[in-house]
Amino acid sequence: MSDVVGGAGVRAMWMRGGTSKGAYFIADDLPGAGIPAPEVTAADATRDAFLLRIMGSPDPRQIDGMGGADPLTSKVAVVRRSARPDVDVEYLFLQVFVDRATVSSGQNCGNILAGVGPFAIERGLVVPQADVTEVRIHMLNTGQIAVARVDTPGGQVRYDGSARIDGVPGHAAPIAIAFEDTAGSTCGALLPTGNMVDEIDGVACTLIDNGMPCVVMRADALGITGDEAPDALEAEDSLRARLEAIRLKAGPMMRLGDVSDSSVPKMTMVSGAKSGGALSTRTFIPHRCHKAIGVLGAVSVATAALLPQGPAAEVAQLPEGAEKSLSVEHPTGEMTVIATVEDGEVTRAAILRTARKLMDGVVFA
Ligand code: NQM
Repeated sequence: MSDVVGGAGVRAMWMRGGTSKGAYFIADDLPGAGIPAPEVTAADATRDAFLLRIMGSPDPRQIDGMGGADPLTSKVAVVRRSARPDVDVEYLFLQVFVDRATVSSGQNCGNILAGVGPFAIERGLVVPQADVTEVRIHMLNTGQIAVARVDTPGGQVRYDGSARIDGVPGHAAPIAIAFEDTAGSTCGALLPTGNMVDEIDGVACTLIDNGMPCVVMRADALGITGDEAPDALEAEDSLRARLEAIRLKAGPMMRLGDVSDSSVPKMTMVSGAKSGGALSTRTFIPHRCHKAIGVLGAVSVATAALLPQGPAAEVAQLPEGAEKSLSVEHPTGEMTVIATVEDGEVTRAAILRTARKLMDGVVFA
């Protein structure tokens, strides 16, 4: 730790990406290996000590750091130029736990992803094109590619605009992000058990990974309506204990091994849509209840709804056609997932996000 404390500081940009917020770094600027070789998702003790220190973890209030005392505001993007001809930049997502001294590369984040395109252009890793710049991003946590479209009138990133996303006040420039090939991102298969439905502790679950490992269950199977506020659900100790028991059993079934210290799988309880969408969700990520839903979490839950059977399919209202716009309702609104379905399988998913540059400067450990 002592070698990361004090010193000259490290160049960082703070951004809101979708409904999350965090620090964006160029890999080479970080102490230690920002992106370790050869295993890019390996831990690096120097880097991780630095990140814990700047966020103020472990501490539920993160009072001695920049983190916002919430998993959604204690996030890091590490970015570098890619050597691959089909990719512009590589992005490693790191979750800095709030109340534990843990930095995890065990999940991806589609919200922080929304800031990666603007950040890469701002730092000169990608040359802006006229009006809109497409940034191809290799998501190192899971190995898939996302394509983000960033507004760049006059060669400058534009942050203001008229797009709005639920969970964020006001309007901003749209960033459309398309995902291809996210099935089995972490678990090796869309349905890692080979089943659309598995029963765990008497609850019917779909164990699915279309970009984010998720356990999808009916809200009524857990004794809730699915309308509750996140704080109310977090206050229910028996619900949390039941979800954690199911999660610990789901981990090995999903080829994730022992997940006691992992931020995946996410636990999503689904019910019928309340506001004209496809279905309604409440998601534990995995110990705090999300105020909205993660991007890739929403893609995975929407994909579960498109299966012929299972808890999500039972409660969902589905649109017609090969390109399906599924509004996934959550505690602060909805997230629309546009899913392309070919031969009964989701082959592409796209979502709309926004991002905002908040600070560009130097952060001290
Ligand atoms: O699912 C929260 C978020 C996320 C992850 C979480 C995410 C995603 O809202 O792609 O974005 O599930 O931990 O940022």
